[in-house]
Amino acid sequence: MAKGFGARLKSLFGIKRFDESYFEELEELLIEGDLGSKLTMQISDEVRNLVRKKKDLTTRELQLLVKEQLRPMVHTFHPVIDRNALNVFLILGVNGVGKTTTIAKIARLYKTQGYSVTLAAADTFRAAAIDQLEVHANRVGVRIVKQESGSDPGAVVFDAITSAQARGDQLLLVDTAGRMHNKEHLVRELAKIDKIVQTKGIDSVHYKKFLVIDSTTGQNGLSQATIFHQAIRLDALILSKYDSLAKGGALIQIGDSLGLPISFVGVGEKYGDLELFEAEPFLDSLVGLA
Ligand SMILES: Nc1nc2c(ncn2[C@@H]2O[C@H](COP(=O)(O)OP(=O)(O)OP(=O)(O)O)[C@@H](O)[C@H]2O)c(=O)[nH]1
Ligand SMILES: [Mg+2]
Repeated sequence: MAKGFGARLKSLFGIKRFDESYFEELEELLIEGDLGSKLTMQISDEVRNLVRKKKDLTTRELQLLVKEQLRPMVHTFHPVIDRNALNVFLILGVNGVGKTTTIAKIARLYKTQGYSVTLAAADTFRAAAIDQLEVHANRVGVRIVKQESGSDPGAVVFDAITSAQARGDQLLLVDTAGRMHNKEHLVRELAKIDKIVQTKGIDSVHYKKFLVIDSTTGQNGLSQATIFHQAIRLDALILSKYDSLAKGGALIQIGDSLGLPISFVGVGEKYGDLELFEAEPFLDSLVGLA
């Protein structure tokens, strides 16, 4: 929603006719922006209060007001890699959100910074998934640990950690399946992978679980994220496809409801199209200030 929502908010704030229909329109816009009913009413009430006190509010003042309401809900996590140990990033998410592409981008980012990176092809559920990851590994120039399609993802992770530790690698990025026969199966498989990472002695400082969320996902993003969070205790979110018509509001809600910070933002299909998440520019673009 970034541009569309922000632009609409800005143009609504340009109208200085603070009657009932104005607030109805504001609430409708906030709901459409996936901010949820609670936050929508909170923002609408704040605007009402402000309008009562100050009749000649500028558009910018109104945008800043919405931004201030949203700021406490947005948190940032920039992962730090310990050069002297193996760090494991588990990349999770429903099918098609951009997990594999994001792994390639993260691999390139850290490889460029001089870290030795290995990929683990633990999406063994979908036949083409391993080949896809391998194509990326070759292009980016990092090692891949894989087994046959259909093999146990836990075994792939076990092997990958063993070999990465033996080689003295610093970062292992684990690609996982987004779809399984059913939800219970998915949850069980993820819990198994999680247990194997811990059994291999990777502590919570060196082990981070990221959920990739497609920025164009609306309200059902929250239920997706809740399932993964309950199954495996996530550490942070990664927003993919933020270059598309993004639904920033839903992401704010997901992060806030689950208490999860945001780490990276994917802004395109190329390997370089990954940014560290920053709250200020994100909020500015959301409310149309940038
Ligand atoms: N525009 C844009 N497209 C992206 C971005 N990230 C991923 N994609 C595209 O989204 C599609 C799916 O990406 P994948 O990385 O294969 O997604 P996945 O989650 O691994 O999918 P499965 O393995 O099927 O579960 C591909 O066409 C990617 O190029 C992004 O930040 N911006
Ligand atoms: Mg994939």
